Amino acid sequence: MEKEEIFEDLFRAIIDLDESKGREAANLIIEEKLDPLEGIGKGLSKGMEVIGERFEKLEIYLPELIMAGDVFNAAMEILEPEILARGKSVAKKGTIVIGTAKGDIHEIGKDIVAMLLKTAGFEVYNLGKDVPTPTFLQEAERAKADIIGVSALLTTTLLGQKDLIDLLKETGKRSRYIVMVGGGPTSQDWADKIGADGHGRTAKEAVSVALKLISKRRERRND
Ligand code: B12
Repeated sequence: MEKEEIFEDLFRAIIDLDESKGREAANLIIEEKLDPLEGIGKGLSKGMEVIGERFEKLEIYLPELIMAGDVFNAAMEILEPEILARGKSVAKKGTIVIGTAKGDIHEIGKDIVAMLLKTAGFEVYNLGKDVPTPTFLQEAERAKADIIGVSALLTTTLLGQKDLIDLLKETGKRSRYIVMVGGGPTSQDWADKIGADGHGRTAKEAVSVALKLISKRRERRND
């Protein structure tokens, strides 16, 4: 089977809400030694975009959204060990705590960011979803983190990202942590507006921004 056909099958599995097809295509990616990240980008994430558009147009409803998430997670269970194995021998780059903002239960994208950061050499503390603002700070203190990452997929939970920055300022800890934000309704403009240090549109971008911010901070400390 051609590589593009396998990615197309992953995409179809999401939009057809077909978990066994998703598992089958994910297994083929492993068997054929294809790049699992390419499979996520060209298959799974692309499928989720279409699902989101259909939901918005009221062509599908919440149960289908939930099923699409299940197909995504089933395929990821197969791809994740391979992704982590490929990134094994990387030197430690820093520590990050990451979670989804209070009131928001979307976590597929945040989990991909967490996984890619791991493969890039970060120690990652994944706080999960619906995380209260003070918990981000508590866990960052406990982990002696360099970066705090906040994901938000709902326009109503975006403010959780700003709340964290406000809390860091109030507690005199703003300069202690690098803050990164991401998720559908976020943008570089939004990050600038609330005073976040970095924004990532995709998990790949999240990793390159995190690496850049960490090395900038180290350079500054060595000045
Ligand atoms: C799957 C899904 C769900 C699943 C989530 C399952 C799960 N375990 O995560 C379920 C069914 C639970 C769900 C529920 C709801 N959903 Co929903 N959901 C989606 C959907 C279809 C896909 C999201 C997804 O997983 N995308 C795939 C991943 C890979 O992409 P991503 O999340 O964008 O993440 C990437 C980047 O954003 C970035 N990133 C993400 N986080 C971070 C963090 C940092 C720090 C950085 C740097 C980068 C970064 O990197 C990721 C990987 O590349 C979207 C549509 C869409 N287009 O986003 C709607 C969507 C987000 N949902 C929506 C809505 C309205 C809801 C509900 C309110 C529906 C309802 N009536 O109940 C509830 C909300 C419940 C709640 N309190 O949170 C709307 C939000 C509209 C808005 N702007 O406010 C969307 C946009 C659908 C739509 N078009 O209307 N949903």
